[in-house]
Amino acid sequence: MATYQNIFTQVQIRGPAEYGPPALDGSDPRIGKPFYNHWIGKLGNAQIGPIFLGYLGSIALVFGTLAFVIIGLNMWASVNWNPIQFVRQLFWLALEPPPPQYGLRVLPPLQEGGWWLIAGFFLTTSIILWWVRTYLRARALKMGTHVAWAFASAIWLYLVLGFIRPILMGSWSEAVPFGIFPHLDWTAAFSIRYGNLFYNPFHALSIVFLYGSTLLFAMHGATILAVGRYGGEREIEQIVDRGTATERAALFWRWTMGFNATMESIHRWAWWFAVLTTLTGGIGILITGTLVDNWFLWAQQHGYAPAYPSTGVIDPATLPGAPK
Ligand code: 07D
Ligand code: 07D
Repeated sequence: MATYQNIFTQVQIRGPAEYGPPALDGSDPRIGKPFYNHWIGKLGNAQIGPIFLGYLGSIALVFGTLAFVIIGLNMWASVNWNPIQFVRQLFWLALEPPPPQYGLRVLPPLQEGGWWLIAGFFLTTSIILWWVRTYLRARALKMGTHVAWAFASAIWLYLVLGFIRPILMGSWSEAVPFGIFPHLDWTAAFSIRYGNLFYNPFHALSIVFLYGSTLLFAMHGATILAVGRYGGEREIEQIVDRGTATERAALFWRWTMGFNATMESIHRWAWWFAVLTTLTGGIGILITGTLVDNWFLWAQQHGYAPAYPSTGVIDPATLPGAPK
């Protein structure tokens, strides 16, 4: 008989390793003998491995490591190879994109953004190969490709920030630097340069979906844990064979807010909110500096922000002779 398990009665299984179904495209080079770890079992499944890396995964790891090492070595060089300063200042060190005079030059001098381009190329190759891997592994298991498409939405924002928008603006200098705080400084400077990103409606939409994602995640996680004692964590089974857990969960939300998502639709809500965060965000960044130069002035012109007494700042787009 299936035993009921949750965090209160957790039993860690130590039987023959679970291998799951074979990959249906014939590719099945799983690496490593599975083993168990008690502490990992407190967080999720105690079984580690086997893993599948394949060609794509291995090449992606190589490119990702190359990018990481190039970024790290440049940061280290920037403190004259002093190991102590490297560790002390790590969070503030940067590998910057080329300065504006190089425009979209394919290979500016290495010390002036050349390394940034090379690292960016390796990182992007790595991320795209990893995306293909998520797609192909899902197909090999005859799954849907939802994970791959959600990941693609994040990659869209990443590409807009570091590749597509800089190309449209005609300069790599528009792109984001590598570095922990430097990329935050870039984010703040970007908002100020373009007249306050809060007045970009796509930034607002992105925030709606980001906040919405946390809310949905909290509601869903909490609901399932709350009906765990009735087997609610077997969510998918309960879609087709609705048990008392689903009934209670649904009734709870109908009682508290008059409406309930279904066991299936809640996952679509979550998927769409997450995907739309970076999808709308990417649109917002793409049109900044390309279509709109100052979001606050844009907002005033479109009744999205109240018109204040003149600040003396004139939007060049409103001057006679400005391109329409
Ligand atoms: C929890 C999953 C695990 C992933 C982690 C990130 C690296 C980078 C690189 C040393 C939720 C691994 C980090 C591999 C190491 C070097 C060179 C995901 C989880 C733990 N940001 N950002 C962070 C990236 C942008 C912004 C943290 C990446 C935009 C703000 C981390 C990208 C803008 C804040 C990080 C990227 C922006 C952060 C934690 C790419 C606008 C924070 C991330 C590829 C969107 C927060 C010090 C996290 C922080 C933070 C990584 C892009 C804004 C270093 C890889 C340009 C305002 N960002 N970010 O937990 O503490 O994500 O910064 O586009 O406050 Mg960022
Ligand atoms: C970055 C997608 C790319 C990531 C990928 C992952 C690796 C790691 C390693 C596994 C995050 C690659 C992973 C390489 C592998 C390991 C270990 C997703 C990314 C492919 N903002 N803002 C957003 C808020 C302000 C600004 C989004 C809030 C200010 C800019 C989000 C506030 C200014 C940009 C958001 C606020 C400003 C954003 C990001 C409040 C700064 C963007 C969504 C309350 C002073 C980005 C349209 C996301 C965007 C963005 C939230 C304020 C600037 C909703 C809540 C006004 C420049 N902001 N922001 O998921 O899309 O990012 O804007 O003040 O570019 Mg903002």
